[in-house]
Amino acid sequence: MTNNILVIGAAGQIGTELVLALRKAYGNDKIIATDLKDAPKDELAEGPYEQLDVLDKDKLFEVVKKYNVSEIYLLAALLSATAEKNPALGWELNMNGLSNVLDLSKEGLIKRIFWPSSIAVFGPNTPKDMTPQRTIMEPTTVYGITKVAGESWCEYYANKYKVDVRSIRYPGIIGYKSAPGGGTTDYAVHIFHEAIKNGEYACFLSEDAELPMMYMPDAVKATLELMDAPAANIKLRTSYNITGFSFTPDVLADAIRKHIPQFKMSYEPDYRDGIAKSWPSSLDDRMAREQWGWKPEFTIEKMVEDMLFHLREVVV
Ligand code: AKB
Repeated sequence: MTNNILVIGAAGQIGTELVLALRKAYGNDKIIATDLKDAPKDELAEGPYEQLDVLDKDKLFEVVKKYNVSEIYLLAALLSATAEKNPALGWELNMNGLSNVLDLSKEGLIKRIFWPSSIAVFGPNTPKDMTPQRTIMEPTTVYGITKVAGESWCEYYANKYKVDVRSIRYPGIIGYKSAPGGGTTDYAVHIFHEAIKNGEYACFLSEDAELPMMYMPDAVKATLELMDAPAANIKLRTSYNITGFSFTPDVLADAIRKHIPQFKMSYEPDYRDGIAKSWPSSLDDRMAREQWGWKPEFTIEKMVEDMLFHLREVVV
């Protein structure tokens, strides 16, 4: 029988799509969506929903008991750009939220945990091209610092308390169903909305800021495959590099122009450009491929075509 699964941060960009995919795979009743908001957004209303702040340890425990939860996906976090505006909250939410969830499994209540890390674990001293799984990290953002610390925290719990915690270093994720919230890679979603609505976009990164990216269906697939893999295959309890493709804003604009020839891109780089420039341009994700069979399906061309196809129906 499938475990009851709790998704924390279910109303966010990845959370929304993960809940839909998990409900499709295991049934609506098995997936308990939670977020800060009182009421579920439309897409999440088909199954159980609870208002939950992951920093409220008592309420977290209550929800876990109420629904007999044995698996948690923890998506609540302050992302790179937002956390730079409020570093103390970034630290508190990203670190204490993780600790609260890990402690539940240490106490034997939870059998398995998914926690996302990010390409933000890397910094300006990291080799930029085909960044290896294991290398110099030294991030310069508070978000990146919480992700490096979080990775080691997960590994510590796995070694010391035998917690089955699994993690992926997400690159920038591009999807059409829900808006991204406060990341440096968000431009790669905004650009599609603006291209369809106004035929132009002013990008907050510079034209040559190349970053690893991934289309949402691949991100969801990777997450579910990682969680489905036999525990013995998951030899890494920090977090796995995974990537779909890499591009600069300039290359993405060109790919969009194949479908919207009059599309105009201008550049107004702000503090997020500095963050982007401290991150890798491309990643070596061989370890994920070898250990649990990771393989992306989408190229940049397929992603652009699919994004425009879906967004043209909803963006006016
Ligand atoms: C961000 O830009 O902060 C996130 C990430 C790469 O983790 N999308």
